[in-house]
Amino acid sequence: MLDEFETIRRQALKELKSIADPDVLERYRVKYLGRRGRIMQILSRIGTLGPEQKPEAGRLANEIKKEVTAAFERLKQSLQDAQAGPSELIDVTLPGRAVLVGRPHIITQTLAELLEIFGRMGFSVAYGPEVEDEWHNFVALNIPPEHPARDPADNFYIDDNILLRSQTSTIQIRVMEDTRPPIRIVAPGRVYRPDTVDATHMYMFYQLEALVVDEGVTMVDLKTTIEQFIHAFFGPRTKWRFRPSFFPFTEPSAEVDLLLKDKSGNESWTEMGGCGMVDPNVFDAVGIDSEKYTGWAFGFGIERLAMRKYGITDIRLFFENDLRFLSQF
Ligand code: 2NL
Repeated sequence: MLDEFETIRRQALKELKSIADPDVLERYRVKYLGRRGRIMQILSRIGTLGPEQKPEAGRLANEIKKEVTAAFERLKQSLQDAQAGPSELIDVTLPGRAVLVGRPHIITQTLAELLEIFGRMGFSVAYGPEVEDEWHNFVALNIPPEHPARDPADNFYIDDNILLRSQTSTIQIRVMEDTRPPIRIVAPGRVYRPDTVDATHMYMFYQLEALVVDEGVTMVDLKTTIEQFIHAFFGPRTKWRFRPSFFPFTEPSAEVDLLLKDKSGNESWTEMGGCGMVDPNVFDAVGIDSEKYTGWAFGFGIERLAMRKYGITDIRLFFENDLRFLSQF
């Protein structure tokens, strides 16, 4: 009888291997595992056996029942999965997982646009050190020792002669020391001043300065270049003005104001930067013949330009690294 049990086991497992259809599998279940199935028949025959054969036959019959049932369940599950198909396993209608993509900082984007605009007008880009000496930061720029701009309390001095540059004019001084006219450069970079921080002041900010030196350069070239720049950067209908001013390194000097309209239509002038014709004393300091050459220069704050263009009202936002701000640009 045990041999007969083994034959049924072998048949049941073999038959299961060839099944790929749920209906066929159901018929298989009835045939082997159903109430009148062949495994039940085995179990019911155990009762008819004598006491010496009963335990052994019972153990084998139960083992066969377990094994065949488990194999059947496995196949049933895998046929169900296959029939369900991927569309029920992966819900393609769920929202995707957003990928966080980085981008250049708004100052970097603004600087790139500025360099692009001045590149189109034939300017090269020059860079210089952020740690400077008094010669490049003050003396060569015709800023005398008693001038308030040189007050140690208004600068980041490192020792008697060395400080963090307070303007990028230091770059132009270095270019004029090293190269002969014609010169046509923009000089971007960080500058440092120990200002009390508020919505419009930081102890570090970015400047873009420009310098043109050649024979016969006049204030007309300066005004035209600024006009071209403002129209390219802020739009061709932007109104602006020159306002007479004073800087130790330019003569004559002017400040550049932009006409702004607020939401209620009120107009007001705001200062964007300064400019002027290079003072002959600056040319003398760097060894350029001030009888032969003339030049102009300007300096703009890059944050201020970006604030006007994008309607940003607090300079601190640029440096807090809050993605809710940065990701808007
Ligand atoms: C401002 C004013 C200015 C300059 C910068 C300059 C540089 C050299 C010679 C002469 Cl080497 N001038 N730069 C000239 C006028 C104004 O900046 O308010 N900037 C934010």
